[in-house]
Amino acid sequence: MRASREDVHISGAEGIFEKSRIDNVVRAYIERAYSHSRGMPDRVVITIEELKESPLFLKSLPVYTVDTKTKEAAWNFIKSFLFSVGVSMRAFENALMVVQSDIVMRGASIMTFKTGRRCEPDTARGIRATRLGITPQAEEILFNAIDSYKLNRTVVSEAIVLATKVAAFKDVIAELCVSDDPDYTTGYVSSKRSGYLRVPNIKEEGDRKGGRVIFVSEDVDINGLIRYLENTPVVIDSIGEFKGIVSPDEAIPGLNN
Ligand code: PML
Repeated sequence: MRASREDVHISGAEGIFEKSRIDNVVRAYIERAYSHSRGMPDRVVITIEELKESPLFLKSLPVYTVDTKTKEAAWNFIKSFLFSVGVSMRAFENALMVVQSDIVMRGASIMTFKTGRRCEPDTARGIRATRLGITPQAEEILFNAIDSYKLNRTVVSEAIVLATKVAAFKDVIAELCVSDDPDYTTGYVSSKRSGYLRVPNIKEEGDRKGGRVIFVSEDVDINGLIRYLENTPVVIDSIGEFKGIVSPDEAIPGLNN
């Protein structure tokens, strides 16, 4: 589902579902499109496609919530985390420009982790990871874990599924996400090694800016990555650990553990 107003992105959602669920899913997507806090769309596009390929099955990344009580603490943590995986100052600053831009992209920016070069062919649109889903059994386990921390089922589960798909590609170093929803102030950083690190207070309430940056190796197979993100079906069929709150130092692999 893609919702926009005057060609400006408002919201989007995707999933992989059994045919018998399509009716309900489409209804839920329409409801979402018309009730998003970014505003009322004047165009909603729903596309339904049959999968031609069998999906790649993955276990979801382990989840931690980093104890960041202020925006300053959140960004200090993000900077330390990204530096710990080798992201350069230049790439970090270029990523900040993406997530703090007034123009919100529909998809993610893909950036080389050292030179900070943007690799997506269309820098206004970015690359949107699609063809991702979760089995009903795995979803139930994930929802129970999310409920036990009183979090938003839809937002958190979809973000974990997406981050798991992104992190599984060989040339991906890490991902940074700031929600573009003005009411949602928790973002995340993730990587295959660290897992999915939720970062509360990444922005102030009411801030409409946001975006995703996928940091990749300098010699990234960019066509392979775009093909994987846009076309390879990925389904989460088992759930990694869902941990509670950890200190910023505990969250960075190799720093204090
Ligand atoms: C989004 O708006 O879709 C991104 C949400 C990212 C953070 C989700 C979480 O709370 O873990």
